[in-house]
Amino acid sequence: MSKALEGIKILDFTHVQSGPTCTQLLAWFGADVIKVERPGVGDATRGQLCDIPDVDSLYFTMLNHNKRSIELNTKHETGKEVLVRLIESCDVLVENFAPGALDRMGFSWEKIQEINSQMILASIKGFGPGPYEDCKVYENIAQCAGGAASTTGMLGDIPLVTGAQIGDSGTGLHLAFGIVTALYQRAQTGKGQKVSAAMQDGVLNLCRVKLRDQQRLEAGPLEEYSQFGENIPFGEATPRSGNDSGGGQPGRILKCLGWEKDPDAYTYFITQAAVWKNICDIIGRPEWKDDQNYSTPKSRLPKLNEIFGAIEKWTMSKTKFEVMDICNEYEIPIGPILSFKELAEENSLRATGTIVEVDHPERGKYLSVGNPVKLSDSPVEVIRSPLLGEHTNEILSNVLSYSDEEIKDIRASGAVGEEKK
Ligand code: CAO
Repeated sequence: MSKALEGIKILDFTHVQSGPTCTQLLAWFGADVIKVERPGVGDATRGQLCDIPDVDSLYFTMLNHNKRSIELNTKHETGKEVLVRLIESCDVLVENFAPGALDRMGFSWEKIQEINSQMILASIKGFGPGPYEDCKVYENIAQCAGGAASTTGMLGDIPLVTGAQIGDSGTGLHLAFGIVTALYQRAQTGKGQKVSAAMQDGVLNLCRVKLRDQQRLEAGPLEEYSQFGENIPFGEATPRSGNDSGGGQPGRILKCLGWEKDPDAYTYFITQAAVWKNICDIIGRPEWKDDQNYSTPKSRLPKLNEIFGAIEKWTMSKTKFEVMDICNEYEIPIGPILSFKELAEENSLRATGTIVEVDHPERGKYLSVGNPVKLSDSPVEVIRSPLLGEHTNEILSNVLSYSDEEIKDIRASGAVGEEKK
């Protein structure tokens, strides 16, 4: 069976997390991703957070599946000649260098267009044009600058960053969408274009509902926030909302059986209006069903602490999985807090390829997250990440059509590093 992006060649200048997330997705959909790495050095993450000495880290392997690696010094004269050939042969150049690095290398957007007018240049930067456009940015900086941190955490406590990598992986996803869209447009116009995704913009996009609340705040207090029911006045900006549900249906994280010893024995519980009567029945408070002090969503808002206290008394008598099973029967929206141990062992995630076991020649078997997006006509096989420069010869010869003699000369120039044994 063919793959959705078969025939598309990606010149992958990405490193760390944001850019590699994007090109890994494109590779899973069938694009040929050629990762360009500095000779002898490679993507810095190969050697970061290592669990096994002198072996590519999980940080690297889990973000660079299904790619080929070429070592190439793009600041070397011969290296630049090879890079020109790569630009001529590829459809998309993806990069997440610090601002201006590609220009400093001598490959401005104008130069790239001169070499290949069909080329799509896709870039991730920390910020878009403006006062911070020259800044280097990492995940947590983007979370802070994009509005996520100021709205995450408990009211009255410090801002918090989240474990979900919304700045890096989130922006990688945005960029992948932009690339596929530009490829579609190129099919009609025959022209390439620049695709830019700023991490601040990506985080802001994912925090869209918080800008909604900022504007609602001007019209009065946000009644679905717990602080409303607790008579705590609102300030000028969207506040941190703890574990409140953002959708207007009150929700909280509640303790389950075993919470004293297990840090993940909790459940998320939503008191959705449509199933209020079911909730009253299962927690043993049937009298709340028709009591006008509890029966409408508005009447419940000032009593959320009392209501969730009663629900928690019930959830604490059951495991989070028992709570899930019982509530599902009554159509009550619920979600156990799953640990990474539980996720890694979950058979259904293995069956769908969302959690995959991959074999690596130097580190052996490890677990990774596979492609979370499934296409019925474009199957995904997760292939281990490349060793540094593993495909240098193959790319010089098969993709760029250099002869054996020419490859010898390129090697001798020092532009592509040492030949691997
Ligand atoms: N051959 C020769 N030189 C190369 C090369 C190659 N194959 N690959 C990279 N280089 C050079 C670059 O040209 C750059 O040189 P200059 O400083 O002379 O321009 C240099 O290596 C360092 O690149 P960099 O500035 O991108 O890397 P850094 O470690 O200094 O910064 C980061 C890392 C992530 C902060 C920065 O790249 C950045 O802000 N990127 C955009 C935002 C982003 O993606 N952040 C998320 C990262 S994941 O948390």
